[in-house]
Amino acid sequence: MTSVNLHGETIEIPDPLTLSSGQKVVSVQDWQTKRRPELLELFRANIYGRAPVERPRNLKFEVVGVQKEAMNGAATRKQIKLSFSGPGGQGAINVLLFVPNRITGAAPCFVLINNRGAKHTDPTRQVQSPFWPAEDLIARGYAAAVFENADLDPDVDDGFKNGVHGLFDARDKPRAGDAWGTVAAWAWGASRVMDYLQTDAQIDARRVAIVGHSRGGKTALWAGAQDARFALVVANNSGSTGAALARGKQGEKIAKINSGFPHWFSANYKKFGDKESELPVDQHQLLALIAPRLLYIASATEDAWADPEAEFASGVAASPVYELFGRKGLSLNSLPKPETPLLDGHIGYHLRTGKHDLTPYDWARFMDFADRHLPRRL
Ligand code: GTR
Repeated sequence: MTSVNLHGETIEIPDPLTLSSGQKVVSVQDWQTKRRPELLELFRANIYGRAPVERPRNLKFEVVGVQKEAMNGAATRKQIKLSFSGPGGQGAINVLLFVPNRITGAAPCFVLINNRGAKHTDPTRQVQSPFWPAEDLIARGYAAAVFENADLDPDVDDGFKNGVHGLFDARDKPRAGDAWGTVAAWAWGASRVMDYLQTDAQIDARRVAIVGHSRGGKTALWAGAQDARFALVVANNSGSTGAALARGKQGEKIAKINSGFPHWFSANYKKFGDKESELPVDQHQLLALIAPRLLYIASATEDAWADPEAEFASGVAASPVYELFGRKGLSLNSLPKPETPLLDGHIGYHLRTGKHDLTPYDWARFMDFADRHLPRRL
């Protein structure tokens, strides 16, 4: 165990740098070959559940529309249909992508997991939602991609009949305690979008950020923890079972999230309601799985349900793993004041004044962080 300060108390949490056997992790090699696989397995088995497939062999990409003069000529709009099938039928993810026209060569890209519906992602740009300020991304030289989480799985407790669970899950057996939940299904979709981006010559696949807000933030973290192709992971207001530590957390706790959203996580996670201290992991270890890649955590002052202090403390507790790689994690150990972003370390952080939301202010800080740390590789 190790400890961290949270809400004025010292909280005992599992040590990211000690194997379950008790052996210490002393090298990057120990981390990569022993501890990282062990932690991934613990998160799969106890929290998010296990996806039955990775990239389906029949995954297909079809560019269904290209408009070269979108956003008054600033961007090229591409609409791509990713399709696949499993024993339960056909599925598809519709990706909307804007690429800056002024960039020569491949552009870095921010991918949003949209959990708030298509009204925020108007391809015509007649409606420009502050939740996805694609024009701002283009102006700063980033491609902007988005997909709807509902393409993977509707956000309802439907007994895992719909979405990719219905396509890929075995039907003849009872559902396992570690079968994938809805957040894992959305994260699986993020990796399929990455599969596509790697084939698009206009995108620099080595400079792709995955971004999510709230339930989408939990998803971005689980996608980024598993899939090392994401160079930057951004978790905005991700709260419980996202960036925030479970132990010592205020606001939404494990029992509450499982009763409110029984479909988000594995059945095994239900065992830990009001028993946070029995979890073999905590969320700082999820953050650590992203090391040494870039991570950005964002909180909002009026988001007590997510618990900004628990989100920040988790970043503090993940930092020793970044240090093992010779990188700085968070650049400060105590919660910064609002509108004082921490951009120096490989874990970025800001606290924004206001409500639970994803806003142009948040996006601007994510881009500041990427400008600083995501080097242009020619
Ligand atoms: C809340 C839920 C949070 C968060 C949020 C959201 O109701 O309790 O964990 O995910 O929804 O996605 O906006």
